[in-house]
Amino acid sequence: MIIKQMADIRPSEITDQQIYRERRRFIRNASGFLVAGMASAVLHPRSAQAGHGGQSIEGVKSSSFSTKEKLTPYKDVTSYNNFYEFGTDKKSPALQAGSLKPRPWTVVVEGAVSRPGNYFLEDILKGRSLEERIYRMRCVEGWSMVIPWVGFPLGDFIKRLEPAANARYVEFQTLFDPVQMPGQKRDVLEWPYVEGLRMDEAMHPLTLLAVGLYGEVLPNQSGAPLRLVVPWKYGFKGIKSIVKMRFLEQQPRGSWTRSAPHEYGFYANVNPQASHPRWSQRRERRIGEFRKRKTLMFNGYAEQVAHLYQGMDLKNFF
Ligand SMILES: Nc1nc2c(c(=O)[nH]1)N[C@H]1C(S)=C(S)[C@@H](COP(=O)(O)O)O[C@H]1N2
Ligand SMILES: [Mo]
Repeated sequence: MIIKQMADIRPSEITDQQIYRERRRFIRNASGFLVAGMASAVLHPRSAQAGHGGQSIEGVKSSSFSTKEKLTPYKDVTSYNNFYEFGTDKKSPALQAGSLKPRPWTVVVEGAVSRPGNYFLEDILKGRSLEERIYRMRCVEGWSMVIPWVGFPLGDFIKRLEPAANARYVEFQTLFDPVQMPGQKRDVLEWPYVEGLRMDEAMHPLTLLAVGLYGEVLPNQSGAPLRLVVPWKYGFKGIKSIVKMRFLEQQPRGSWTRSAPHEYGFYANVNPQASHPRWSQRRERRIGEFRKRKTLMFNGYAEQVAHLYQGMDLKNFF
């Protein structure tokens, strides 16, 4: 059994993950000295390490929310992407996202908050400690990955904005700039890409704003410089390259819900019992594996999030 599993792992994967584990150990030791209060989003040019090429992030704390499952190799995480702003093919974001300029970057905050305004990425990150969260991710198309994100809870940022009592939802928008994002020259979706969360979902400690993966700054195809990660929901909720957050009383409509309301609902909770109209959601193919796995309710995060949906019919509110 164990031998068979080992044989399934390609040598390239072993190398990739061993390098990563080694380096994480170093960062964890080092982070013992980087006590709270120190600006942790210190970006360093990468030392020569094959395969990656981003900038490493120092002072990242590990998290008890992380799964211990085998990581999806960096190469797969960053070359099999959905990012329609760079084409609809899974391979094209990695090839085309070089035209995106993730620095300088500003996030506009509007709506029902005491502190609306333009927030520079540096200000959003200043004094914030970053965590590594290894999460299972599930795309509505049936594939899944295990990704070590680097980020911070979205709720920590929202608290700083002082939302008003009537802020019941948060809407997020991706950059609209067809020069940087050439896929926006075609109307495969309504641009800019829009997604939304209910306020309690946004404040949930599992919900992250990610700035990195595998200990490095996000590569463009993964949603640089700032993207949402909501591990109990289908991947399309995880909006990339965020430039705007609006706090609303009414439920916002995301790009996928607009394009096909019967296929993509607002909640998009991973639910193996609720089929997508054109396919079942009972199983998934973990990238790199051959045999399909059973998909778990809330992508395996039921214990943490099921209470948010008590009394709701999740086939109706899909
Ligand atoms: N702006 C934007 N965000 C997006 C998308 C997109 O096309 N544009 N695709 C979504 C979908 S369908 C998925 S599955 C995830 C994929 O994230 P990954 O490429 O980092 O795995 O990004 C989501 N966020
Ligand atoms: Mo997706």
